[in-house]
Amino acid sequence: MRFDTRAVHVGNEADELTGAVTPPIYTSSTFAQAKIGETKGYEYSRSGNPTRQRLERAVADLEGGKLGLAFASGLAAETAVAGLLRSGDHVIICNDVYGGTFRLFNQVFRNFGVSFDRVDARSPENLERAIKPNTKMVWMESPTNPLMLVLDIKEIAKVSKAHGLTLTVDNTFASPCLQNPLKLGATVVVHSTTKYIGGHSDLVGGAVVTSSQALYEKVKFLQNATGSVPGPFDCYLALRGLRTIHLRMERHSKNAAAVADALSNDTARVDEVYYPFLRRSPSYKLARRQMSAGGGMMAFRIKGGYKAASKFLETLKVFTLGESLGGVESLAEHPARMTHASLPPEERKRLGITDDLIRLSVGVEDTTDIVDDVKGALKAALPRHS
Ligand code: P1T
Repeated sequence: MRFDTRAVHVGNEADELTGAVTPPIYTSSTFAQAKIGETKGYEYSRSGNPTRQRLERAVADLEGGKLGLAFASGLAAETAVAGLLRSGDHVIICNDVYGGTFRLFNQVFRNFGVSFDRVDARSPENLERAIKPNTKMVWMESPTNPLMLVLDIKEIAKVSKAHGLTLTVDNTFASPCLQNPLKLGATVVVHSTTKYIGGHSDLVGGAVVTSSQALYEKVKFLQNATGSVPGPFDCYLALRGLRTIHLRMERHSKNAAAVADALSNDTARVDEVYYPFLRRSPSYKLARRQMSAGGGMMAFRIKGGYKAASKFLETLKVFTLGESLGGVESLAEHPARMTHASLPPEERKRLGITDDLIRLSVGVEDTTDIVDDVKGALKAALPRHS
């Protein structure tokens, strides 16, 4: 079956007991045992829950992986994968990543003796050079948060494999609908299901997908041992969101492409636009190879720095000023002061997360309304530029 059919059906099979066509939400924390140790496959909801397992199956299938695990948040999923590391291990983090991911390595795992280096992996030689005898993992996003850099997953996977490193790809921005890193050679995929998988900004969740049984067992052990599981209601919502992901991603991509065009055409007010499927983007060819559409995320630099950026963000009407992304509604934010504020200022500067940078999560509203909103806010922010 193709992606769209699997999105609607996998994990959503009719309930065997009643025939209900939508998945039942099993709220039970515990499950009856006929005799000591004799169960129907479930004993306690931290270690396994039927609604959660449906979601785990669906996300794994849509990512083209064999095995999936659901978590209480994207960061809980990341924590479980990072939990595979031992004191003394080294991690390579490619380019920019979500501020919370950097914070997890910098302020949590570093305290447990896990070191890391950040590398510009747009050139694979940089990656090769950064590998140390104790390097165990490469961690990347593509497109990256917030600068929308597109990294060559296949190339990075090749280098990682040659050195026996686990390649973790955070696929949150592309979603399983537009890009499947496991098929490009990644060892493990992580998601914040809070975003495009849930799709409606009404849950916080995460997921891990892999085709390696050994890695799955280790992450599953950590999921149970640390207790970072999502509740059944949130699993249900994520499953329901997944059923329309193909429809949503199509509209997100169409709307975002239209906004990217409008921004690029306003050279008097906009310095740079970062969107993977923008023809003039240096990574356009790579993005076309790796992703089936451009997706809903983009960033741009507004002339006039912080003052113009804040005026732009306050003027928007269709877009809501807020963190997060991937919901049906359009969101806009200021990475330097919001999602990436946890990065040290010199790190932000080095990466280019400066006061003129604005990130947009383009929703599925009417294309013209969205484009008009952006154009209007640009004019309000910089009235004398034309
Ligand atoms: O928020 P949570 O579900 O824990 O997911 C963390 C996370 C992981 N990976 C990526 C690429 C992310 O973007 C996020 C969360 N990001 C935001 C809240 C944001 O606005 O960028």
